[in-house]
Amino acid sequence: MATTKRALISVSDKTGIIDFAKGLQALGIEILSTGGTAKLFRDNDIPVVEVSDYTGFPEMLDGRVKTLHPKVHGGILGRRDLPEHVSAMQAQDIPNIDMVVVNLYPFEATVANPNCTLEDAIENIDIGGPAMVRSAAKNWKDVAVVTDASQYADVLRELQSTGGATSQATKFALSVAAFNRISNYDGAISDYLSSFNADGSRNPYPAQVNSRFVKLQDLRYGENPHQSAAFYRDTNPAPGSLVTAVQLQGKELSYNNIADADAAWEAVKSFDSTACVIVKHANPCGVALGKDALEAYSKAFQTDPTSAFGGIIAFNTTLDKAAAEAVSKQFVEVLIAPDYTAEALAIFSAKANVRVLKIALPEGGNTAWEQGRNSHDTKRIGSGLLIQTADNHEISVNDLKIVSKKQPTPEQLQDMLFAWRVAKYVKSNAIVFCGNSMTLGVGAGQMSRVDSTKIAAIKAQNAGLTLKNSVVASDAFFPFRDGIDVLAEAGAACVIHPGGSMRDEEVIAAADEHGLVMVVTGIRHFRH
Ligand code: 93A
Repeated sequence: MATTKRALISVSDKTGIIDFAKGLQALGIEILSTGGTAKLFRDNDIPVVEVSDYTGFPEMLDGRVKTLHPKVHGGILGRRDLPEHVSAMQAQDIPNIDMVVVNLYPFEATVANPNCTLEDAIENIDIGGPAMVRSAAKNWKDVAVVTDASQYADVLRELQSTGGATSQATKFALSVAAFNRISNYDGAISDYLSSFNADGSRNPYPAQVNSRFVKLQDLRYGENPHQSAAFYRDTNPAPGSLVTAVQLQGKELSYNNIADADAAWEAVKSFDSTACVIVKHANPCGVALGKDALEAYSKAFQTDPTSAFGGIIAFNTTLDKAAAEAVSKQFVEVLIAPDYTAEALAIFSAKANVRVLKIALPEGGNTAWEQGRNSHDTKRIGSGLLIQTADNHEISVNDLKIVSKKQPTPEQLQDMLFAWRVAKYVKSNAIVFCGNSMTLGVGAGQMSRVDSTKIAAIKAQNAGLTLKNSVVASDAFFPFRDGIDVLAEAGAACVIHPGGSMRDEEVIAAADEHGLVMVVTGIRHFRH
């Protein structure tokens, strides 16, 4: 392994760079640096050669041209194993540069500031830095490229243990990381600039979408055992999203666990008061509010104990001993909560297979991201991608329009809002019977709304729950009166739905005929 003789260091983020440079210096490595970095080294008594002295060419154009010089790029790019390259470099007096330590102008942080102007953004597009990173990453067999402060410790340790060399494996890994960094950087520039129209207005759907995700873990298999899979997160995940979870115990998460855990967590964290959501195959099979975690769980479990078997259970409150004891009596795949008491964790430690996830609830803010939600949803289709703003619509009592002759009680209004919120997280066609802030029967994913209604009623019956005086939410309008007839027969007293069907009059008349309260939202919550 060749030893490192010369390193070029040019960093905007100067975190940890002094210690790293001192480490290089101790190994006898010569350091070349650009203006600001060189000054920092001189101030800390670290010997350094300014790139402008090295090339004999001054930094110019407000620093836009600092390192874009053949003596820099030749020194990085020249192949040490090709005699033609070696002699050409000697002829032009270009020494080898064996290590490049560069992090880039902070473009992402600059545009994350809401007051950023287009000019600020443009000035923070780094040209010379990525050029050196690319040169070094391309010539990885001979040049080590360090692009992030998190890499300093490992690189220095290896240099120290080998007397100044880096292995091929390390240099290859550094090269891949460098190209990933450049790709993210260019992607951020492309995303930002293409989010503007020519007149300066914003364009939420740019001509191209760059997806940038980092791997969290490989998965044993995908949705089915013959499919392979891995789990990725956004480069900048929203606080309180599933990808920020810490797994406290249990078997490795599976692909389906993750998909269902996301469904459960997204639903439960949308409630302001103590709630429990039990999910099976991406649909809630029990949702309830309670005075504490135990009550919320007990009510949610009652909705459909058969389906809850092997379910994913999420809470939006600390899981305490009483709730943990109750939950531990059922077969649970994944448990999610913002926190656990020590006693609750002790109960699950005896059940080694249960996957226990801890996710901090988002602290809130003005943007969807700060509130822990995606601003957009994506859906992969054959060779394409559908993108839409996420269904972040919130409703309050004042938005409801009572269209029936019969008026709701305040309790019925609250239950209808609860049912409406649950329906948003149920696959269409969604029919959700509720009462006393708990689900009584959930009909999900049917092609016909009448079938969803029938299924929801059957499930309530199977669970021994009565639908008498229940409220029911439907994610979309009733196209005909038949759905109303079915739910009235099942015992419902109130219906909440978007309204807006061609036959609304017929549907409202059916509600009046059955003596039902009917409330419309004007908003639809399809979920496919
Ligand atoms: O303005 S640049 O695109 N032109 C260059 O030639 C150049 N060379 C290095 N930016 C350039 N850099 C960047 O300067 C590096 O990527 C690094 O982020 C920064 C370090 O500048 P200083 O050492 O003066 O603080």
